Amino acid sequence: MRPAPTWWVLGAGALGRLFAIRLTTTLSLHLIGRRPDDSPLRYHAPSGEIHDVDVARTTLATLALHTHARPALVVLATKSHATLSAVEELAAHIDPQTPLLSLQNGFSIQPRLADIWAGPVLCASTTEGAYVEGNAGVVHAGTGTTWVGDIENTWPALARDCVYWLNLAGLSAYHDDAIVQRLWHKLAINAAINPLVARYRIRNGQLRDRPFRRMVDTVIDEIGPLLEGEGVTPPPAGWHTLVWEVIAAMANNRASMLQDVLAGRPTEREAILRPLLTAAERQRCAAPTLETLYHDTPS
Ligand code: KPL
Repeated sequence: MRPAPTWWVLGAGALGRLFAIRLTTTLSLHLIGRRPDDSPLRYHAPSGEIHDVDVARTTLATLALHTHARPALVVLATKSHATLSAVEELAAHIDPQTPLLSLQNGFSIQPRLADIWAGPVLCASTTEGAYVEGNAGVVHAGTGTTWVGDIENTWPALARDCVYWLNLAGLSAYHDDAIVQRLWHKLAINAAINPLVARYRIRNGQLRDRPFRRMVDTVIDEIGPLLEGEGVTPPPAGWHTLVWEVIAAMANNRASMLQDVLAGRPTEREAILRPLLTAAERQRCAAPTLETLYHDTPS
């Protein structure tokens, strides 16, 4: 087995907690959040079992006081809109060449990170479904797949190494040398699910009921041609199957945007819907459903 590296996970939301709980079993892991908290993380497994897991936790504000080993990689699990400022704060504490792994939704932060960060920036597209429960809990509502690569495909060996550690930690992960396509596919999934479940305050699986089913299909009908107009290859089984398969697999999940709305936090409206509206403007296409979703979703 390879010697276990030190990784940091930045952001103690649902995905940050989930990745930290899994990774702490196989490598030296620190979870960096905003609020100080030393209690174990409570993991609600998809099977219904509950485990308390000790995870080393630190805050961004107190990082300077700690003498942790510097990380070999930092997983960015912050919200898309909070990522650049968090990385700026983090930069003072790590080697500027440290690889970053971006878990963010949408497709706007990833190219910006690649522009500003001196080291490698890997991007992940994950369909793991999780929501936070209380101050230290996370419900793993549906197991998914995580794809890892980088925009220019410059770091395949690093991406494969990262995939090795994710798999060892029990997350199903693969290297993808066309990660940009995969990020656009994930954006289609998020745009079809997140604004609707946030607006109607429902779990993903309820989208299969009337009248939501039709609404989802209408959104997908608008997104597919727009993305293809941007040069994105459609998923092998088509846009509708891509989205409906995730809805079925993550039926019990409270999507991230619903969690944000319920908690009164800013949403990822810009990261998820703005790239599609920009594509519509560029292609001079009407996108009335996406426009309505954008206006109905709090920022
Ligand atoms: O990515 C997600 C999210 O909640 O943001 C999905 C895949 C829609 C799972 O709920």
